[in-house]
Amino acid sequence: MGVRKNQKNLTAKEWKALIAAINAMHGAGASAPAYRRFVLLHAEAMSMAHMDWNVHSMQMNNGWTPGTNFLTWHRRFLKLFEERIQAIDPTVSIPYWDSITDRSIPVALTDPGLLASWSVTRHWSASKLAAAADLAAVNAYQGTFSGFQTLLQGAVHADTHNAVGGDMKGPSSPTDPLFWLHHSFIDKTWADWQAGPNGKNPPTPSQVLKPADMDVGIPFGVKISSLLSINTLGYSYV
Ligand SMILES: [Cu+2]
Repeated sequence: MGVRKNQKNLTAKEWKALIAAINAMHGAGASAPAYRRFVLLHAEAMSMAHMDWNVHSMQMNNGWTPGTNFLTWHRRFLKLFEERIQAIDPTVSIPYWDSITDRSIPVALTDPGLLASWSVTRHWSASKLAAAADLAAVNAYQGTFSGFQTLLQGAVHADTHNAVGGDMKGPSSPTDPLFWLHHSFIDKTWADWQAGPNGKNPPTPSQVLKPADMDVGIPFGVKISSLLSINTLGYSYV
């Protein structure tokens, strides 16, 4: 059972293991799926060519089209990334960064040498982070799954991408490892809502996510119904 911890509670040893696992996925010799493949898959999910994956809200000629699979797609994406780093080191999990409460970038992920080696750019602006009231509104939401998803995808999700800036602002946001920590928190927020009195399931449980495969022999597309329980998926948040 993988335990995803709050990043502020990670020991120096745990940070070291996480960073070593990420490093092992970088470079020309890294085995598939390499780190760059995850970045590319996310960029594909934000491209006009793959609007039918319904992953993110996209601005079309006639307004915004909601990403109806935003939460399920990213849960699948993080799980595959976590399995990949656990293949390198079974002790690691994706920590979560509650950027609404802890309003600075986790120090372990600010080393300039490390960021340069990962080709990460940032334009940090803490004042762009969402407010505690935004998160409280998400947690207390009593409406439909779709309404919840749209609300969570707004300020609480988008503002952290914008506050970190640089790579985090664009389609290649997983270039910055903060992506995983931020989306781990988004996934946790969803899981908490699911477990609470207002939780509701997505309206299309039998729909299969796209793409079918991440790479040759590495499946991605599973039924939405298989992604609704983090307990079944084998992880928890503490
Ligand atoms: Cu995304």
